Amino acid sequence: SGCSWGYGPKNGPDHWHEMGFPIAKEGARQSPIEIKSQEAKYDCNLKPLNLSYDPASSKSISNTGVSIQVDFDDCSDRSVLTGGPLCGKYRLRQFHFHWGACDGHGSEHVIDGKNFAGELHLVHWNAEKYSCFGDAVKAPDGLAVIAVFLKVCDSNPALQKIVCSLECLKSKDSKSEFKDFSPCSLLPSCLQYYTYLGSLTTPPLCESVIWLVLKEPVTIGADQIAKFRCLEFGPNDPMVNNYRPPQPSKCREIRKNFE
Ligand code: SG4
Ligand code: ZN
Repeated sequence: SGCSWGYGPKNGPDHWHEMGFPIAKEGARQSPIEIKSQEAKYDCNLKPLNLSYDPASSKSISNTGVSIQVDFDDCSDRSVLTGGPLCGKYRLRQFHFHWGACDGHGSEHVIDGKNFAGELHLVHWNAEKYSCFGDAVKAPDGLAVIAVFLKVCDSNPALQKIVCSLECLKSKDSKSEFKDFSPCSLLPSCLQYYTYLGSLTTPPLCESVIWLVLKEPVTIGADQIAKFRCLEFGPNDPMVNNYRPPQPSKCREIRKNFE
């Protein structure tokens, strides 16, 4: 894939800083990070997360060449996230996944040295303060991303509709209709979270994300994650290990809403 960023030995995370994204190294709030659970500070002022998602707002699923992504209609407040550390409403724009070639790695965030097989990201933007996603990406409080760890265990019925559609999405830029999907089904029963200020985990690595990393993982079946690993970045290039490793935490405060 020529000179564009990716996850290979020549264009992967170690090269992003020299590919037009100096913030990869110079940034003060890069993501992901390793979270040390005992060092995270319990903050009793953190509110519960409040998700109000309209299943009818899902639109399409696509192979973006670096991930698999489901897009939502974000022209109005149909699916919104409030609460937690957030001020105002954040609209759901898309969700996507990161995963490994084998079960021992694939997540972006790491908890007490533990990597998970994968990580789901639900990306929301601050539509009360900014007029479009593009403006929000450039603002320090523009985005709120919920991260959910994936652990290989029982098959997850909520993932099955996505897994079934992967069949037609093997190649980069392929896209299918994806209607009436509620991402609520993908969340664990417990919504306790860690929160910190960070960035996008891919170029352009903008430092605009309020991260909400859920403590409780969800499961994914071995047969299900196997189908994610059959997707391709490009011809004969399996889409695996599409994650960035932890970045320096640079004295950032990590808070949690549980003791
Ligand atoms: C994935 O590559 C998504 O598909 C991208 O969505 C996303 O970029 C990127 O990850 C970074 O997001 O939650 N991991 S992350 O920090 O949302 C953006 C796209 O639409 C800008 C390209
Ligand atoms: Zn992501």
